[in-house]
This record gives sequence, structure tokens and C-alpha cells, in this order.
Amino acid sequence: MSVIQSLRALEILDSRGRPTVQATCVLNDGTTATASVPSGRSTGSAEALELRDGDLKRYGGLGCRTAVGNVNHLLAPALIGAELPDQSTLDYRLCELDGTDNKSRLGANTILAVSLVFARAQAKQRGLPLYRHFADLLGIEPKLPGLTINLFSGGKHAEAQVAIQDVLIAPQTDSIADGLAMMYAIYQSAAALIKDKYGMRALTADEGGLAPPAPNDEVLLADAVQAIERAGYRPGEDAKLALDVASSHFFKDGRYHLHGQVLSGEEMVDLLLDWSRRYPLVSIEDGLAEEDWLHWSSLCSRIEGTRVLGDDLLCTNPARIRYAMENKAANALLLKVNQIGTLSEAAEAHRLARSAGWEVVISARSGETEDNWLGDLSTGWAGDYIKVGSITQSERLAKYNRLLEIEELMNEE
Ligand code: 2PG
Ligand code: MG
Repeated sequence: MSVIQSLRALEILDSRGRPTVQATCVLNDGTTATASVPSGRSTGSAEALELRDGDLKRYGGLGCRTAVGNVNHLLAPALIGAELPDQSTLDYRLCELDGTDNKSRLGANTILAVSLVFARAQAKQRGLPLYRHFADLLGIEPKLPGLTINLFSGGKHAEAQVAIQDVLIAPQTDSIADGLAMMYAIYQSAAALIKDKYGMRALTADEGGLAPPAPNDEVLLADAVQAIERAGYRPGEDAKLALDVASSHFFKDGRYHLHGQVLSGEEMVDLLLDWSRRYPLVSIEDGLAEEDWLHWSSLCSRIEGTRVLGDDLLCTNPARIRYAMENKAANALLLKVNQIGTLSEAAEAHRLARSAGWEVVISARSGETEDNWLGDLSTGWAGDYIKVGSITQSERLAKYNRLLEIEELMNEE
């Protein structure tokens, strides 16, 4: 049984210099924990609401003082002293206190900060590493995830120099340590390729991915394959690719607008099928726009060997996942806890996805903090892959470094 003795929040800054929420809680046996929440840029419309102050004179309206006030003045008085046997009791109470479908009263950022900090405090109270505690929340065995690491970026994360948002490398190694070492070589090789081919130094995007001035999306895929080869690896065997097309963000008036081309839904499906045949893709995320259900189903029924991964489509939302299952619109879930707002609801999304035999990819956001809980979550919830961005920025490396620690811990067990 846990009882919260004190609960406080603080406005801190994320990796883009934007405010976000950090919470600290003390349990009545003195256990103390702190956790902070990430924030997206290319968000899905069905995401739970991220509460911002809206005061344009401060951080362009993005301040989180209202969210912080909600923790300190609304949630703390309601939760302090209450008996909280487990995570779901707390999360249910948080949803009840908010009382809306999309966390629009208190804010998903407010609520998630409390949900997460409680999990970390309970893990400490139980004397367990956080990944073990997360695994217990689902009643499964922890397993280290595979890596998908951002190599190239476009879309909203890189001023849309090409339409697709991310080309990621999926190292086919047996360990996190070997995967990261391979990624370093491929990243260096890609930076050198950009210099040779475009005469440019390597500019980076929100998540540390390289943002070369490729003339179109397809060239970015070809460049990624070349970077793997130039690093001395075999594309498709040593390293595969993953794509986040994030196509909701270039879908207008029922059509897909990529590098001067305007494609219908069916033409977009054909393009994605063509890419999946010609490149070693483990998954295509958000290949179609978030409400283009018909073409999601068409892609899913025609594609072979490449997972159809839903991010903006599903928003870690159990109702949308159920609908996608009924319509066979996807076969993999991108899980981001701040899209839904509590760990327990994200756990339900995970259970649902697994019940349909889907893959689960545990993902960071473009705005991250130094907090490393995602390393634990991706292991505790046995993600098929983790998606955290590149290997060059400390808010990303906090998670990779945590995975290295967990790998060591698990090897010792
Ligand atoms: C995505 C994420 C992470 P954002 O689209 O998958 O790369 O981006 O956090 O901006 O939504
Ligand atoms: Mg995405």
C-alpha cells in the first residue's frame, strides 16, 4: 500500500527549450521520486490535450504554469493521504478528477507527470528496478527492445525539406551495445555521404537526425542504404530501415502532397508498397493520414513483410485501436504514453495490440527531457522496438544509456 505524503510539480524545459512538467512525490515511508513528461510536435488530432498557458508573452503561449498549478493545488490536495494500492487505482482517480474524454480539464501533461512519478516511487518502494515494476504492471516478463534509431529527418521535425519525417536504422544485432556501435558507424558514414554528395555539413533536426537537402523522399531512402554500405554493413541483413512518413502532415483536400507530386490515397498506397519491395523496411509508420482509414486497410491487406505501424492513426487510444483491429487498418502500435495521459490506459492499449498479434513500438516524443524512464518502459513492456531519435543529443542518450545499464543488469540476473 502506498500513501502519498507530498506531491509537487515544477515547470522545466524540454530539448527544444519549451516548457514541460516535472513532478516529485514523497511516499509516507520517505520514498522520493521525480519524473518528467515529453511533448510532441507532429501530434495526432486524437491525442489527449496537452495543457499550455496560452499567454503569448511567455514562451509564445507554451508555458506550463497552469499544469503545474493543477498538480500543486488540485491533484495534491485530492491525493495526499489517500491509500493507493496500485497504479490503476491512482490512474483511475486521476481520470475521475479530470472528468473529460481527452484530459482537457487538467491536461494530459499534468496527469501523466503524476502517473509516472507514482510508478517510479512504487518501484523504489518495492526495491525493484523500474523496468521490473513496469513489467509487473502488465504481468509480463521484461525483454530488451530492438532499436530503431533516427538517421535522417524531414517533415515537421526539419522544416519539411522532404515530406517524410524520419528514416530510421534498425540494427539487426543481438545486443543494445552492438546496435549502438553499429549505429555510430552508420551515422558517421551518412554525415560523410552528405558532405560528399551535397557539399554540406550535417545539419540536424529536432531529434538529432541528419537533415540533408535531398531532392525528394526516395533519395533519402537510397542515401540511407548507401550510408549502411559505406559503413561496411549489408543493408537488409546487418541493418534494416524503418520509416515514419507522418503523412497526416502533408495530406490536404484528400490528397498527399509530396515533393511536387499530388497523389490520391490509392497512389500513395502504391508508392508505399513500391518502397517496401525495394528497401529493407521493417515498418512503415503513418504511411497514410490519420483519418484515411480506407487506405490504411488497403495498405495492410496488400503489404508483405513490412509492419503497418499506427502513430497519429491510433494515438495510443484503446477505442481507436479497437476500430483499427476491426477494420484491419494496422498491425503494429506506436505507443506514446503522453498521447493518452496515464500509464494504465497505455497498458490497456498495449494489451489490446498484443491480443491482436500486433507488434508494439515504444516511442519518445520530439520534445524530450533528460529523464530516462522510456528505457525502462520499453524493456518492462517488452517492446519489439524502441524509437527515441538519434544518437547525438543527451535527452535521447539518456534513454540509450539506460538501456545499456538495463542490458548489464539483465545479463547479471
Ligand atoms: C512521431 C514523434 C516522434 P512527435 O511522430 O513519431 O518522432 O514525433 O513527438 O513530434 O509527434
Ligand atoms: Mg510518428
